[in-house]
Amino acid sequence: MSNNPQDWPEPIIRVQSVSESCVDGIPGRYIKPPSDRPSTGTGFTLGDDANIPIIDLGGTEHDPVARASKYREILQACTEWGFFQIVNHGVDPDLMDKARETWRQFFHLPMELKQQHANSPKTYEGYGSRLGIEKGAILDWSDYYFLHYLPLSLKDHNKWPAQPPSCREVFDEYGRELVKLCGRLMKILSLNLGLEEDLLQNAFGGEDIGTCLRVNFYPKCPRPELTLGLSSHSDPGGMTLLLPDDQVPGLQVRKCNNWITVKPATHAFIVNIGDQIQVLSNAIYKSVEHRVIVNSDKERVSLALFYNPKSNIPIEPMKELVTQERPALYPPMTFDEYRLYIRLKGPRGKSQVESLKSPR
Ligand SMILES: O=C(O)CCC(=O)C(=O)O
Repeated sequence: MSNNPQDWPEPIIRVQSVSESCVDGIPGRYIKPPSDRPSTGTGFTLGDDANIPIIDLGGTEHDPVARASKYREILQACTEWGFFQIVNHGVDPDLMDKARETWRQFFHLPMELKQQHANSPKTYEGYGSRLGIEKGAILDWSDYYFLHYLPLSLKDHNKWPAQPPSCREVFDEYGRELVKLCGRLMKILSLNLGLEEDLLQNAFGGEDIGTCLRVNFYPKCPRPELTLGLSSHSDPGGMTLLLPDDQVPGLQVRKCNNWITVKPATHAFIVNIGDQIQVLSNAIYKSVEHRVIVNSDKERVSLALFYNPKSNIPIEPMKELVTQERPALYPPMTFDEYRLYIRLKGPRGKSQVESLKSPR
C-alpha cells in the first residue's frame, strides 16, 4: 500500500445509488462481521435512557460560581466520556439549520453534478464514499463530502460544491463561527488541565491550526442490522464539533464496553476529544470510540467539523503534564504523519492511538 495513493483501489459506487436500487437486501460489501454489527452489545447494559452529558454554556460570563461549576462538568466529561453536548453555545440556531439543510440539498442533487466533485485518496477533498484504500475492504453505509476551511493555504472554494448556490457562503459563515467556538473550548480545556488558558492552543500551533469539515450522508438502508453507517473509530484530530441530524439519531459512543445511542439536544453541538488532545494531555482527556448506525426508513445528515493542530509540528504530551509518576505516554508525531493511518486503512477503533503508547 503506497503512502501517497493517487486513486481508489476499485471503482467507487455511491451508497446513495445502492440504497435507491436495493429493496430488501444489501450487497455483501456492506455486511459487517457479526461482532461488528449494531446489535452486538458486550458487558452490562446502561439502559436506553443513558446519554452523554449535556452542558449549558450560557450565563457563565458574569457568574464565576456558575462558570466554575460548568467547567467542572466539562472536565468530568472529557476524562470520563470523551464526549459531551453543549447548548447555549452562542452559534445562531438558524445558521446551524441552514448549514445542515444546505448540505442535505447537495446530496439530493443529480448524481452527475455530485460526481463533478468526486474525490481521490490523495487529499480526500470532495465527494467520497469510502475511507481507506484496502482493496476488497468491507465498506460503510455512507457517502460524504470533505473540505478544508483552514489553514487558508488549503482552503479552495473551487473544491467546495458550487450547488446549492448558497453552499459556499453558508459554510464560510458556519466555519468562522465554529472556529471561534472551538477557540473558546480550547481555553476551557487548557484551564481544566491546570494550565494557562492559551497553552493548549499554543501546543496546536497557535493561529496556524487546521480545520476541515466532513459532511456525512447516510442513505436509508433496508438491512440496518447487518451494517454500519460509519465503523467504530476515534477521531484522529484535535477536537470535533458535530452537528447531528435533528430528526434521526444514529451516533453511538462506547461507554463501559457498551454502545450508548446519543440523544441530541435541540440545537446542541456534540463535542468530542480527538487523539491529538488525548496525546497532548498525556491521556488525561480521552478520545473515545464511536460509530454510526443506520435505519430503514430515514436518511441522516451530520456535519463533523474537525479542529486540528498545525499539521507539521510534533505533537507530544505537554511538558507541564509529564512527571516522574506520569511519564510521557506517547512519542512525538506530526498530525500529517498521524492521519495517514486512517486515510490508508479506514476507521479501526482506537488501534492507532493505542499502538503509539511508549513502553513504560
Ligand atoms: O454522523 C455522526 O453522527 C458521526 C460522524 C463521525 O463520527 C465522523 O464524521 O467522524
